[in-house]
Amino acid sequence: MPNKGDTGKSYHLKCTGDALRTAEAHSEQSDLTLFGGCFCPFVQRVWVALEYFGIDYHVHEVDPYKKPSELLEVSPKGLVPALKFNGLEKPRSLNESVVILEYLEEYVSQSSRRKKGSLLPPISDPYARALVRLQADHVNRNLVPAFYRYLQAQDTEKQIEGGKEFVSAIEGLVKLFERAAAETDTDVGLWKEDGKLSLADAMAGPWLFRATNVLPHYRGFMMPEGAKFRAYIDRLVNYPAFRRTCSTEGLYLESYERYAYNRPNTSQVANAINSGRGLP
Ligand SMILES: N[C@@H](CCC(=O)N[C@@H](CS)C(=O)NCC(=O)O)C(=O)O
Repeated sequence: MPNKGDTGKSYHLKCTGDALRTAEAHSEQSDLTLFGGCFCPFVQRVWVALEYFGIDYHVHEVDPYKKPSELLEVSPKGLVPALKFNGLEKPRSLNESVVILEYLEEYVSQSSRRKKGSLLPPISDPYARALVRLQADHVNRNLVPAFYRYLQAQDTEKQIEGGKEFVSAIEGLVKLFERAAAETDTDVGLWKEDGKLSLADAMAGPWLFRATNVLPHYRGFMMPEGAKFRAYIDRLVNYPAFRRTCSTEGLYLESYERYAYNRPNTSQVANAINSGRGLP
C-alpha cells in the first residue's frame, strides 16, 4: 500500500490476523480482563506477557479516545492497557503497561501452577535483573519518545533529525544488550540466539515491530544494518507469544496515519510529544 498522503483514515477498533484469532480464543469471561485497543503498542506489551505466561484472561477491546465509563473505572486517565480483576468482593484493577508487566512477573513467580517462564533473570541474580531493567528504562526514556517524535515530524529536516534520534535509541539499546551478554549469564533476553523473552523485549517489541511497517511506510525508514541486530528483530517479531498479538499490516498503517500527519488532538501521547512534555 503506497503512501498517498493524509487520506483521513482513522484507527481500527478490532484486531485482524493472528491477533484476532488470539482475541477470539480469549473472548470468554475470566478472572482477568485486559482492556485493550488493537493498534496500541502499550497494550501489546501486556498482551505479549499474558500470552507468554499462559495466564487465563479475557480481551475486551475499547475505544480509548472515547473513554467509556467502564475504562475510566479501571484507568483514571482513560488510557489502555488496563487490567481488571473479576470476581473479587471489592473492585480491583491496574493500569500503566510497565506496572502491569511487573505485576504479572511477580504474580507468575508466586504461583508455580502457572509458571511458564520469567521476564527477568532469577531473583538470585539481582545484577542480571538490574541490567534487564536498564534496558527497559532506556526503552521508555529514549526509544518510545523517539519513535513518536520521528513519526510526528512534518518538515524534512525534522524528519531526518527524528530518524537519527530513533536509530541512536536503537543503538543505545543494542549496547545495553551487549553489555548484559558480556557481564551476565542468563537465558532471559532474545538478544541471545536461544534466549527467552525478557521484560525489555516485551517493552521494546511493539515499537520495533512498528519500525518494520509503519516507519518504512510513512518515513522511508530502514532498520539499521548488522546481521546480529537483524536476527534479533526477526526472533522478536516471530516469537510465538509476540506473533499471536500482531494484527495485519494494513491495520497499523491506517491506525497510524493520524500520527504521521500529526493531526491535531490525535492522542495524549501525540499532544505530549508536540508540547515537549513527558509521555502520559
Ligand atoms: N503510560 C501508559 C500509556 C498508554 C497509552 O498512551 N495508551 C494510548 C493508546 S496507544 C491511549 O490509551 N490513548 C488514549 C488517549 O490518548 O486519550 C502505559 O504505559 O500504559
